[in-house]
Amino acid sequence: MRSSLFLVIAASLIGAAPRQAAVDVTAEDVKQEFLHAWNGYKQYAWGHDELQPLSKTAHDWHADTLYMTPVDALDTMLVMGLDGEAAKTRDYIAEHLRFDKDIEVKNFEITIRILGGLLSAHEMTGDKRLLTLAEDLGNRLLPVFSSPTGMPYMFVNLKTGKTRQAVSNPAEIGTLILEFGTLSKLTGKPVYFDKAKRAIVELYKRRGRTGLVGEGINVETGEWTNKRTHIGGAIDSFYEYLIKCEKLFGDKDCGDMWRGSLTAINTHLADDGPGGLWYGEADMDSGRRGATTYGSLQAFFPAVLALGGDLDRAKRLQESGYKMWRLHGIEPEELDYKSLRVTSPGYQLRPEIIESAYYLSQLTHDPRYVEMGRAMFADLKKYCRTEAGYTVLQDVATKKQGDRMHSFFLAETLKYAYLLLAPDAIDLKKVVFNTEAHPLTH
Ligand code: DMJ
Repeated sequence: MRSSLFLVIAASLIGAAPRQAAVDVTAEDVKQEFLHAWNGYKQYAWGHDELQPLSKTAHDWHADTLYMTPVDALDTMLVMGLDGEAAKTRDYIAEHLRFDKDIEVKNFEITIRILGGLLSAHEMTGDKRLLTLAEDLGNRLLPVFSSPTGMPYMFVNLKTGKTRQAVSNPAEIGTLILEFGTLSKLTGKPVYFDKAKRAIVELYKRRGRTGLVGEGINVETGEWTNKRTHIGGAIDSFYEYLIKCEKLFGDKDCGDMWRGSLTAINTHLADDGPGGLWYGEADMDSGRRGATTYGSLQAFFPAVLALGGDLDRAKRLQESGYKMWRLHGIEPEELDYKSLRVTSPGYQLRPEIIESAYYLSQLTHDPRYVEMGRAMFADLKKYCRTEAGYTVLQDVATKKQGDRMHSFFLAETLKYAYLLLAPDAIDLKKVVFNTEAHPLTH
């Protein structure tokens, strides 16, 4: 066994993440790396959705581009004070982005990235053109809510309004209200907020006997198709939006649903032992425990716990997540937290653990989280940087690189890394970040 791995496993027995030697990374360093990634996108993928940094080619999600990377990255430029670059990007988006396209999009992804990005950049700059685009997009997405239950279909054609895919999940159903609600606030039209709120309420009404939601539900019949419950992908941001909906709109129903869910999560999913605090899986009705897996997506939960005031659990869970990161010097998509065996070996440039470090730093002022952020950023640079940008890893053990720079790397990962080191660039009391790290104003 390699000695670093031995140290991590030994530390896990006493529930602590091993300390790393202090690394010196500044906010300016993060900004320079943002520019490296952005310039790679501009050179090899300009006008397309995403850069494939190894092959130095472009990738579009659909038959036509929606400028995913520029829209997602725009408010990060504004936060970093890259004003000239932001102004050029904003003009380009305003002049070129159009939604009158015969393409079928995933409502959730387009809402959190494009609608969220347009709304936050509008709020930060006052540029009306971005709000006009957001309203057009919001109207084209609205048909998703036409199911018998009011919970949204997964896909919609932006031109025809035709919807598809009734079997959906809580994350895709319940991660819309910050963006649709902000659109209502800015346009004075309640329809967007009302539809997104009804979807959440209809979903919550169908929670299991544990008080938790499952992983798959049919939005036409309201029947569950998968009763596995956890805080990972397909469910995660449903919980995030309950608490943030109360913070952004003062909505008491959302707050009550959040508090009810949190009690159930801590009762049925928390796994608190000598190896630290983790959150695993269970059956949403019987509460019978299932897999003991945790991963890079679950790592958003310390942020949400901290936002809800539970700093004790937030800190302990973040230590577990950081232990997961240190196991191979960068975090895997998923591991079995009992054995520390990696069960899904990729790293998708995900932001969640750095996001949690940011919230904990803001809310505790403990230098531990800046130290953690610096070390994680240095690891990212070491393993994921390429000549043309940053890329995913296929395997965190071998560090073999894949060929994709997700737009959320510029929207979220680098934004949270920057804000951790430049904490005054945004006043957390005045904004709520959507799940793609687009700040929305109270
Ligand atoms: C992002 O698109 C969002 O953070 C979403 O909530 C989860 N997946 C990615 C980042 O991992």
